[in-house]
Amino acid sequence: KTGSMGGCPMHEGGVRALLGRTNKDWWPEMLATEILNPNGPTNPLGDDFDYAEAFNALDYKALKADLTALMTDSQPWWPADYGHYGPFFIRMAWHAAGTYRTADGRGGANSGQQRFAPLDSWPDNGNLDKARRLLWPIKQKYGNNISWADLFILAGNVAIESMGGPVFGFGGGRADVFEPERDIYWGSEDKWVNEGVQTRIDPAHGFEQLEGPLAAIQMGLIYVNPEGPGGNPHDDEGMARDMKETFARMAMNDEETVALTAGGHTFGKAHGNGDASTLGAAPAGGDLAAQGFGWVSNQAHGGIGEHTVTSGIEGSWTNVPNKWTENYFRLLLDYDYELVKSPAGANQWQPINPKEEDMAPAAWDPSIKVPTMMTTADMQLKRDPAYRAISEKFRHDHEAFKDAFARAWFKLTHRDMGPKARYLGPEVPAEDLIWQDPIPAGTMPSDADVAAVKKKIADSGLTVSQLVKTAWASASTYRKSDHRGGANGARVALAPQKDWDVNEPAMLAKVIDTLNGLRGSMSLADAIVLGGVVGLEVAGARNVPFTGGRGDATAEQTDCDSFDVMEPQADAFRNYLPRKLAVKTEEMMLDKASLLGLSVPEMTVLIGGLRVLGANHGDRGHGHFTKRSGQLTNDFFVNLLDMTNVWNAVDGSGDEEYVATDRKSGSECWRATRADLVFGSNSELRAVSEIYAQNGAEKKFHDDFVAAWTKVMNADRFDLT
Ligand code: HEB
Repeated sequence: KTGSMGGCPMHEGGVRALLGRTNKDWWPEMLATEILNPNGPTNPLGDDFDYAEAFNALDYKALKADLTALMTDSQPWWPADYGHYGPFFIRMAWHAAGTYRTADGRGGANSGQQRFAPLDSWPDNGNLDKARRLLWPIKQKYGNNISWADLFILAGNVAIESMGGPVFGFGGGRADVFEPERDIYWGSEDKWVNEGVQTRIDPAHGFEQLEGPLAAIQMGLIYVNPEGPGGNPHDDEGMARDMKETFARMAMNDEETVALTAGGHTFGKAHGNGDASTLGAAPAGGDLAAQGFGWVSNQAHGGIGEHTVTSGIEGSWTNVPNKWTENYFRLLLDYDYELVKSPAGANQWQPINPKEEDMAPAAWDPSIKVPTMMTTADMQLKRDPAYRAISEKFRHDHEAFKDAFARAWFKLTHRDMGPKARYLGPEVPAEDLIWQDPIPAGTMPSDADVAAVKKKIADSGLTVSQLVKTAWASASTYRKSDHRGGANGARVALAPQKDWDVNEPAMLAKVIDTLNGLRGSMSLADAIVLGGVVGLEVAGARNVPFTGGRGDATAEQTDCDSFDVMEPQADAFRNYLPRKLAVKTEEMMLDKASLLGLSVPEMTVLIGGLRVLGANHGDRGHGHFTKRSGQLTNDFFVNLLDMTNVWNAVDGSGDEEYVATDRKSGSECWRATRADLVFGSNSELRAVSEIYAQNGAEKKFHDDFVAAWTKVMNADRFDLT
């Protein structure tokens, strides 16, 4: 199964840490600005800054006109190839968006991460620091009205348009963050792609598939190695395999992959006309005087223009690299190619005996003619049978190619923005797209309806545990990384979610049937959340807020494959762990809490409360530290911290199961999992648990639990703001 955490062979070192290799490991000297931000990233614009409001006040037309003018305004410090920066900005936008991966929804363009390490210094992002710096005068002019994150993607769109290419639309709304995201796993290797041959799919070394949730084949790449797996240009099968696997993890099928790659490489060139060994450090390791520029050449000519070295591959794919044309497929399919070396020593493919008119202008002097080229990756669009069929189709049906490219580009650049309700601006396409997980608008139920349905739920015979678990199953699919999932749409009642083991399908079906029978005109999505409210109230909670107005999605509006990857492999909130994973159970808990957007106290209070409500998967008794089952009490924390118990791992449980016995009598008192005991063993989680276990903490526990619960229930209500 692709995309699942832990469903992979373990790399050397056994259990891996959630964060793998971090910026501090790569650049030990990096300034530790985070000591000033102990509570997470701070935003210099202030907590009240509303990006949507700022964007809506933007002079969008003027911005686009300025971007169009920038495309051909060549600067001496980084001259434009062919007098047009368009291709460069397309690569920048593609690399900003292309880090997205379906397994955890992280990566992607939506927070402007390309400005920060490690991404700003990934070998594959070579020289994109110059592209961002070219944009600075425009960013400076429009200020807070356009985020860097939006600007990267809009610049890519304007680039395509200004070279005559097709675009499908643009949605703004990507708010910037101001420090590297701390929650993303980029891999555990300690070498970059160009420093060794570790590749993440390597049948010879037993790695049959990428380690979840990664989507790139080596450390520091957006996707694949253009020269071939591990740099080997003769491994066609491996190259096509790597492309299919990595693009699938970016949510792209074969047709989208062919359209994107061919459309992208219709424009621009690769840079390898020089000696890569003369290049300086990447931005994060550069000296102060370089002011954030990386890969600075120490050659007299500065390594710019004609002498630029980026990937090391040299040349353009087509004979007209600054215009949208039909030439990519024509040249790829009509010529035979031979393996050659670029001046920088990279492997690349060159057409044999090209016609004069199929030669390209030199990027720095149109009077000079140079051969075009293809990378080993491009060659698979011809050599892999499945890709080839698509290439042939697109070659003969240019309109189909244009449409496929425009749609795939739109998806690439918007996939991580979540529901369409989050898109801003005048160029948002009217058409609904299946990958946006469309949800029909709901209607706000009247107070009388809410009261009537509540009463019926309370009288239905459904238990606190069933109601709480079902509401949790529905809402907790939300992930802040790409804003997918959540209770809106009631997709928990549709395939594939209704059949997920974590959701206890038989129990879930019973609850859904019962709610369907009593909800009247209220949406099922609302009834599920309202069921949770009733469950909490029966358990003794007071003043649990409820905001209705959710809609119900249909099976036709639900792409099962794209939801399959969201199936939890573990859910500490329901004490669910069907099999031991390569990552520690408590790290999976943190990962889930992070995707839900929870703080440490919110995670802690939710888990403690859910345990005593009986929300465990399959009603297992672990962590159910209470004699008052089904009541919302702080018993979990009181009993966890009680020194009359002593804990021991259960033999044969792989340290996943523990038993508490009374120190004096030796009799068994409780059972627990790692996701329970970590709240007593980890000093920071223990400190928070103590707050909830204190004498007189009942009210704080109650209020904090209800607030955290409500936050999860409403996490996806973009329709409300
Ligand atoms: Fe690309 C460029 C590879 C996909 C767009 N690319 C490039 C280069 C390389 C590559 C190597 C060169 C760099 C330098 O500068 O040196 N790609 C690649 C691969 C892949 C890709 C391997 C996968 C298969 N692309 C892609 C896509 C897109 C693109 C998807 C979009 C859509 N690219 C691009 C562009 C360019 C490039 C536009 C050019 C840039 C300039 O000109 O600067």
